Amino acid sequence: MALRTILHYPDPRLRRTAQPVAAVTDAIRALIADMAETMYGAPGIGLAAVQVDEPYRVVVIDISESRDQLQVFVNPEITSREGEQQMEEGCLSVPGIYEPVTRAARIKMRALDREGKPFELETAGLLATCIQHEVDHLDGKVFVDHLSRLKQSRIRKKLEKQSRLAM
Ligand code: GNR
Ligand code: NI
Repeated sequence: MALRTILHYPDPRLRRTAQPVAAVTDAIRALIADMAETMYGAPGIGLAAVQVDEPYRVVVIDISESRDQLQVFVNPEITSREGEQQMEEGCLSVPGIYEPVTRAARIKMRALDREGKPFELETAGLLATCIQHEVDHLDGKVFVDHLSRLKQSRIRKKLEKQSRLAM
């Protein structure tokens, strides 16, 4: 297993649309293991492969307090969205920024598990928000896209300055 570097907004690589996984191979399972290690180390509650510069439709999530309930979603598809909820979101690719985002309150989705077996899930609350946030990443979207243009430009300037200082 290996820790991967997380891309930071406004890196253009976060804008790529991720490709569907053709088959859940050992190479994909190795990527899943690296992503889990990277998410737990960060620490975060979710991570999309796009964030570690792997443009495949792979997501890991763990919203448990105990940090031992890893959920893996390969080729996730949201099949229905109902209601609205607002939650304070953060993103490992947008460090230090937390802003409320309105998303669907309840979703139905399907995906493949780490054995390549299809499953369906109906969920709400934090897990529903997190899945929508991660599927956005697979489509080249970042949570700041849901904010006002003014907030987006402030955040972009702040993170560009941070990355210049880090060089
Ligand atoms: O760690 C994370 N926390 C979080 C909080 C509210 C809504 C979504 C998230 S996901 C984020 C990790 C991340 O950047 N995933 O892409
Ligand atoms: Ni994110």
